[in-house]
Amino acid sequence: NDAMIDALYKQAKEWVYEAGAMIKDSFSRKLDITYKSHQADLVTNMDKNIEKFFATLIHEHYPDHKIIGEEGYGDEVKKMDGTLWIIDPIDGTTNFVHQQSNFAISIGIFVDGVGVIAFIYDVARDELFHCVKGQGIYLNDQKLPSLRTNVLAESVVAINGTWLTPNPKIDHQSLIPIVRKSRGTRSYGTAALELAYVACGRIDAYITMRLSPWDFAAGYILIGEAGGTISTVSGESVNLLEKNSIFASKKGLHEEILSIIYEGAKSE
Ligand code: LIP
Repeated sequence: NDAMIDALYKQAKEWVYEAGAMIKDSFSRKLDITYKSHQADLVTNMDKNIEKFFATLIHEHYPDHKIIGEEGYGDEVKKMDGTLWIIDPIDGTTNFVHQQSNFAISIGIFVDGVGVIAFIYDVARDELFHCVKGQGIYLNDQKLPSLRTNVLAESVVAINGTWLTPNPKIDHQSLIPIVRKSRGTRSYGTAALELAYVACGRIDAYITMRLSPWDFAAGYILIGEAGGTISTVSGESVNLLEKNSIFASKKGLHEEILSIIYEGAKSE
């Protein structure tokens, strides 16, 4: 119910700011950096510390809630029932390591599969994008307007640097006309912030070939609340428990871009 969601939102927000302070504090200390699956897949002591911080608090305060986390402090989750937190303690770890900016804490909270609360916190810029389902989206204390549509020719599209990664469901050649027809492309290296930027209208669309649930969960909720559309790159609905390609944008633009992708795929 609403009072429960409100209380959960307030509590989670406090923890997000606390985690942000821990990350800011780490800027002056040496990071402990290791590789996960390969050289480009970095993890730091802070990714682990922050996820552990959330997991410990959540398990203590809400023993019946479940967690999916990037760094292994979560639970085995196979279904979306009950209250589920999907957490990326630091989305954009490579940026965190290289720039100490352009990374974010990303948390999406779902109740029985419905996204109810989202936080994407750009710690370095002190920008918290957040929402409670049905109440609109906020940047810090400022309520943001719902998204209006835009045409591709006047749109800035974020395309993830790994857009050439093979994906059996989509031919990357079909993305080339989107690059050509848009006003410009960007790649920020953090899915969470790219989705937050679509939700707040700083960019018009975001396309990426392969993300994990923790990369897109909070953004998925924010985009929906902002009145945008989020799907896979081939236009299917996003499975919140699986890796997906992700395409988020303003409403009319979503159809325009999808039709270009379909045209490209047909002419192959
Ligand atoms: C990263 C994303 C990045 C994407 C990578 C990765 P991490 O998240 O935000 O934009 O290209 O595949 O998932 O690993 O830094 O949390």
